[in-house]
Amino acid sequence: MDRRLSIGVLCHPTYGGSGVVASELALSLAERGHVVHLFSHQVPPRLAHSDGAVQVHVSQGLPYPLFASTPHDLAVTSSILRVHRDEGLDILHAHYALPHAVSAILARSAAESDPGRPAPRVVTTLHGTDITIVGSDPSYAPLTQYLIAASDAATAVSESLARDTARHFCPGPKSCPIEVIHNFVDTKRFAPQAAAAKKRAPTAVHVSNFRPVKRVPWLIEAFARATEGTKAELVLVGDGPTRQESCETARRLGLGARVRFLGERDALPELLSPADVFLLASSEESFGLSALEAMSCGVPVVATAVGGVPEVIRDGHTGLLCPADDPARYSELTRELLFDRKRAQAMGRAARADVLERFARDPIVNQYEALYRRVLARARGQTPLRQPG
Ligand code: GMT
Repeated sequence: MDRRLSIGVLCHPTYGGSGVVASELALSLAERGHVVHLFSHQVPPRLAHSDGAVQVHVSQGLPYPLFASTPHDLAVTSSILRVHRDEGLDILHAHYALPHAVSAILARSAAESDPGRPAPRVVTTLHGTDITIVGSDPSYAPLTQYLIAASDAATAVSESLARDTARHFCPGPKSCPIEVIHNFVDTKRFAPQAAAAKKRAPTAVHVSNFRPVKRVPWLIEAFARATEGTKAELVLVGDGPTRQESCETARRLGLGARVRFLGERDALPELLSPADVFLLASSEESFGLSALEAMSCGVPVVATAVGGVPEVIRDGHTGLLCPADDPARYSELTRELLFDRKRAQAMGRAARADVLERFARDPIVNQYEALYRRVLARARGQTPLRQPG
């Protein structure tokens, strides 16, 4: 039998996708009997109601007038070293390259100076803007390139993101050793709700962190065009930098009570299930976890065909895709699906089936576990790490 591992997971404690994936992975690994420590500067929302199986280490650092901002990533590194010294860590899994791969690689390097224990190995999972926006900005690009190369293994959440990473950071004929491991969803929790009879007014839902890339004001305008003169409703879940602008857009378009802003919520399956359609209108999206969660609840998606979205949504089968620069087409597709309940329900069933087949939790957690074991075997000189093909 494979020995149980001691795994440190590092993530942003946000409602956003990378924090969700890291938290769900931590919970699944703990359920399998591994010892799991999660390092962050707050308790991630997906762990707030979990039992104690995942030990959470909240490290905020010491605020000091000399620092421009409190370096919580250094406090996270210290916290990792403390746990490693006390009980040993096999793997550090950094979610979102910055700053977590920095903390993990620094901790690995510090641990290497202790001959008493083998240092933990580092796996870095790239989630999206850590490559496409933040990591490729000149202020961080050389560091991000180093972090990918210095990790014992790096993964990306979609083929599209792996290609973007290679383009930004692995120029020339040498291939980038990045393994694609798609995101997953807990299909038991995110399931069609028996009690969720479809509401009378056609309802669209959107869940995001309201960052500019999500284009929520654009989405509201498209919804307004698609539903003019109807009673159709739009439910917006989440919060972030464009929320105010989004509220103003809805007001300017006179949408009144047809648009509801719910803020950040934990009861996502209950909010997703009654909807007829999930809307995603991002200008870039490495994967689209919120769309996957909607599909798992049996809700089809109308989305812009950017980044990894076409890997998640099968156009015409589990949702409808359109170019990101075609707002008229986006409205047309929204109208088609929102007002054809039979078609939306058939697509919703296909979406649920496709999620069960391709994005269920256990087979994808198996891929991470197998990667950890390959990385450890290579570190002990037992077998070479198989390069992804
Ligand atoms: O990149 C971000 O905006 C943040 C990041 C997050 O932490 O929420 O989102 C990315 O990671 C998610 C989980 O892997 C993906 O589902 C999202 O598509 C991706 N966001 C973007 O690429 C814009």
